[in-house]
Amino acid sequence: MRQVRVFFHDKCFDGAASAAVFTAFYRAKIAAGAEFGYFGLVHKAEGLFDTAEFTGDDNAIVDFKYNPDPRVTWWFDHHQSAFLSAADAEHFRRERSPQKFYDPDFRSCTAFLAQVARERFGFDEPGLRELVHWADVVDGALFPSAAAAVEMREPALKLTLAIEGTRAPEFLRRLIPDFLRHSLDALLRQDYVQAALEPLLRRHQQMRELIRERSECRDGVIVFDLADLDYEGYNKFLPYYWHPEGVYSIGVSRSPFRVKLSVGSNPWHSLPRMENLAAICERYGGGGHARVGAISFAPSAVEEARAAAREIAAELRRSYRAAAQPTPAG
Ligand SMILES: [Mn+2]
Repeated sequence: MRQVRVFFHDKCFDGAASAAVFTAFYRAKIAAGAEFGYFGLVHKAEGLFDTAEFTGDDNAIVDFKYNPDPRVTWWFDHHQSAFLSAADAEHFRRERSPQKFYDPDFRSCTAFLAQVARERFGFDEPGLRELVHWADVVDGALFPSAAAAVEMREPALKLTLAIEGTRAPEFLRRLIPDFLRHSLDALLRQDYVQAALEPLLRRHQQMRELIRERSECRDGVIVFDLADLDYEGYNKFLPYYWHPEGVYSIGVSRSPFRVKLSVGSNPWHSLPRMENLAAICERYGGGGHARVGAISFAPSAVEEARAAAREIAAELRRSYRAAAQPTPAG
């Protein structure tokens, strides 16, 4: 029996959905009776791949970085930073493999893979369209509102919470093939999915109430402090759910390993001129993107993080007031 090993972006809806769509495509177009094994990959400083795992008759990497190992026979990715080195990028360009594909313009790897499978291999499975659609929504963060992102009424959003939050390694090995058997709604009703979801939903509700109690919004800037709790990790849209008028949010939280200062901006409410949050965080030794950044402090440096939070809040409030100021007439 032909063995296929699929290496996918772990703890990610798009990664799991890509693995499922690849499986359906491979069975339809390459080998119907193939047997599949699924292996999650995570981003870390080094040792991304254990190449000793590339033992399948085919080894596919989906929604994750390129690996030039000759045993890797299929690759699909859409990440901006898809190559670990210039040499890897050069290897990809020179090899011109008809089974390796890259396009950073796609919002999700799942949609990219589905399009390549359709256009190059004639694979079209209408039953997969729901999965492809939601991979695009989740990976592209295309939620219509903070309420949609926080209340998670859509089955795909609850599945995302389970995929990102569960610690059981066998969960995704079971879920990926099940994507091909059930609608997302029916999948959500499976016992093992409910069991994984239940503690995560409970915690989500706790965080939702906690941030309601502890956040305040003034001059377009939402501030909250969870540093007295061991509670890093919460839905990043919660501040805008409680304060839709807020443009920026600043939160201090703590885990056993660090104190984190998160500086974000509201995807549904912008000013004509937004501050670059990565640039602000870099001044304090942090970083990120223009619209969301973070700064890490040592676990003991709570007061230092709080002081930085106050300074950044004052700076963003000044910026908000200046932007909200009506232009003087004449
Ligand atoms: Mn992705």
